[in-house]
Amino acid sequence: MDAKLKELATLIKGRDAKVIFFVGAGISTNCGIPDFRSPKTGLYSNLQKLNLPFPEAVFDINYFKKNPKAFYTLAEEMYPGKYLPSKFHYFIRLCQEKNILKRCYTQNIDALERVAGVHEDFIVEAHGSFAKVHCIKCGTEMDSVTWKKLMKKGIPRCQKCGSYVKPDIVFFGESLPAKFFELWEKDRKDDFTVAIVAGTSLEVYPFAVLPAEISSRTTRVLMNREICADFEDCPRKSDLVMLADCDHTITKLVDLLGWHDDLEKLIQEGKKLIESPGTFALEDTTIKNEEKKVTKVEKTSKALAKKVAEAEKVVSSQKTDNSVDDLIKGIEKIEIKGKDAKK
Ligand code: CNA
Repeated sequence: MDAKLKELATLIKGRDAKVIFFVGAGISTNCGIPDFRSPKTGLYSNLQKLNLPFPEAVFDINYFKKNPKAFYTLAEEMYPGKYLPSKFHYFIRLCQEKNILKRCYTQNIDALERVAGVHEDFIVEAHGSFAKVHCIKCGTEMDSVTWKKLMKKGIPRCQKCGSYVKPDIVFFGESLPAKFFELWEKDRKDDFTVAIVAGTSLEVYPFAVLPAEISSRTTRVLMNREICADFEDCPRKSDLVMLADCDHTITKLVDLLGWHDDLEKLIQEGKKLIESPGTFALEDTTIKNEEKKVTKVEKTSKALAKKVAEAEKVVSSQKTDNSVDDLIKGIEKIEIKGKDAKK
């Protein structure tokens, strides 16, 4: 593994390096969120209490239409705001700071890439997120503050037609967001220095085929506890397979890159920001498209510290309780302000 890590470090340190990520639930297990398929700890082996006919039913749209309780039991557990990003999430952010991040395709719905400060332009949430909630029948949107309030009293229903509502998480039987198809159409034709595939069993389609479709001029890297999919079935000579805990792998990699202190700084600053008071709702992070385009994220820790202070100001001028959602909006507001200032 050490030789492979050295090879990877050399690639990343090379001129004009471009890194793309394909990640799944395994990058969030160290945050305390169980993945699907890990034996014993995975959600699928702990769903008996929900009385499901089959484990995937919890995210199956047809099952949800008849019995939404199983999903809502999980939703309360997984709603963003309860968990802090892992080292791996911050490594993605560090790639952004180093200007080598080109895209991060994630299957996760925990929004921890955003919480770690990765900008929305780089993230493709292939399986959706909790950011918006819609009625499954009439399509009326419900704001997530109302949704969260209703969830405390039982299964939330559409205030217009009375049907069930659900967040825009992609269930089995639903199509992926347009952003996924639009950006993949572009990215699949591009050459990257490395494609890092991490924390995923690559069993859910169409996401599972992305590493197989990546250009042959891109070096593929697998950071996972087990070998999977194309890395096993159709390995490429240039593949770098690193079977271990992905946070351990990242720790070694940043040491080789000489980025240890940069990563620690991001983690500590992130923690401070997350622990600062204030709140906003997750839906507030979905701002107008033009506004979203913004954002060159500051490259130095000095700039980041300034940003933290500004975020605290934005947050404390807002609402009440303590949540990671606040943080996300705090950062985005600042970025918008920055853009406006440049006009
Ligand atoms: P999965 O099928 O559960 O696979 C997870 C993979 O990660 C397995 O191969 C594990 O061996 C591996 N793994 C677990 N922990 C680590 C670790 N610390 N280091 C390295 N490898 C590790 O999950 P996938 O993401 O492949 O499946 C896609 C589903 C999972 C998507 O639809 C998600 O929405 C869904 N999901 C998301 C979350 C989340 O948002 N955090 C949690 C659970 C499930």
